[in-house]
Amino acid sequence: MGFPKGFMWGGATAANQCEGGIFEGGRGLANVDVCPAGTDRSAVLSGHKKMLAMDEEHSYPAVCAVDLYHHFKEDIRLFAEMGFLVYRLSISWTRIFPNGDEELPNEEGLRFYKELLTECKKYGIEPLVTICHFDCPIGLIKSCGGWRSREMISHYLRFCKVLLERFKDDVKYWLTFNEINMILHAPFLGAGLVFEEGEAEEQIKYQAAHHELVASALAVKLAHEINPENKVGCMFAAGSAYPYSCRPQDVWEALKTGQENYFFVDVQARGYYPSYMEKRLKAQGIYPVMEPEDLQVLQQNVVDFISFSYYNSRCIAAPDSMKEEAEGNLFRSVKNPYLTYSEWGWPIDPLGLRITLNEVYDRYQKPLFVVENGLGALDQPDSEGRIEDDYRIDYLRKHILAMKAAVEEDGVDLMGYTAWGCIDLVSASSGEMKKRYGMIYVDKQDDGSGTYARSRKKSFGWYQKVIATNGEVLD
Ligand code: BGP
Repeated sequence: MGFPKGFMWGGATAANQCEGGIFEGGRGLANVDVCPAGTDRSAVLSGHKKMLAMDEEHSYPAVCAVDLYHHFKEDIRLFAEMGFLVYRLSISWTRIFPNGDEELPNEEGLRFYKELLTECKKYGIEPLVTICHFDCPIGLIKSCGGWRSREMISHYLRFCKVLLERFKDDVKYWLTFNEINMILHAPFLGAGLVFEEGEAEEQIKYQAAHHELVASALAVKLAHEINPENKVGCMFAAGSAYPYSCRPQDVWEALKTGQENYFFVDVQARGYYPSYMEKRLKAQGIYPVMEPEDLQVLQQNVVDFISFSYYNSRCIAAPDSMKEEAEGNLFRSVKNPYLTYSEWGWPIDPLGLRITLNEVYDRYQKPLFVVENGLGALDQPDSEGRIEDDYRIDYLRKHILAMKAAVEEDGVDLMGYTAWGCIDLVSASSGEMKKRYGMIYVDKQDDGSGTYARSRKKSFGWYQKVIATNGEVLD
């Protein structure tokens, strides 16, 4: 019993949060590069402060990030030492298509990923590739407004085609978009959307979401055509929405919040717009404009598996009983009095992972993959430079136990687990370096200082044991 044989243990990163080297190898500029650190970050992420280039006043953590661009051999060697069976990485769109609309790809960018994938192969690490982890080329934001335009579908598919063909022998597991539902909460980050004063934001967001959903379905089609062995997943930011109380109004609000999230997966995994969303969008007059073939495309190209990030559950109250707000993965929710909170105010709820796994599996009956989970925390090296991150071990252990229970006792079909930010990287929401998730420490600080040296935290050895025993030894 326990985790099935072949369960895929590993770690996850995103190009824009770890690579750096954004002006190298012929790479172009993307939305993810121009999200500054500091107080303006959230307005930029939400599309309310237009920033399509870098300025002198701000600092941009993606420029160097943790320099995986130059350290990938060392990093993959460390992943292998930990025993990774899978490494989830993303491909920077603008390394391949610097402006987004070129006919031909940038060979230097392809070479970089080929080398990286070869390195994975050398150690028998299976790559799980996120085609788009929040990237949107600035060139396309300028020319067509990002995903608000249908034109994005063809640019995205050209990008997919190149990856699927060139890496046909290297990659079998693909994710079309990272946290596709993030478009509703951080639309510049999720879809390159910038809003002008007075624009109908909800309408634009759902129109852009529709374009991404069609693009995702067409990518599934392409992936299956190019290699019938390919397994393609969707990816959403999960975390069940709990009602704040048993007051029916709270329960209703929680249900609606859950639907808003599941809408994306409903389309990607079931193949059609769920009735609750169709009705809601039509009633608000914001049902997306569609081409006649869209519904068929969605229906015929559902994903093979469902992946998600899980950091926390959410607690939802009716607007007339609004309670104290809590933080958490760019979603708003109220404070759950039964939970403890991370240093960044994110709730810690391991049982919530079991609840989410059950909820998602009940709903879709497709294999699941937890592709992000972890604790963002401050790590203080001791006098000998060691990091005793027992708090991280404790977080991961409890979540792995919850996963184990979901598999063993509830019968959830789970393919694998990739811990988020297995190597320290830049935080997506805050742009900070000091919010660390890794089992590998990177000497890089928020003021830009640091040697980029890598070192093993206590959690490194712990996770190594977890993987070696297929999740049996967790102490
Ligand atoms: C998810 C993203 C990741 C990652 C993670 C942790 O939303 O897919 O890119 O960053 O959250 O969040 P943060 O970095 O904000 O702590």
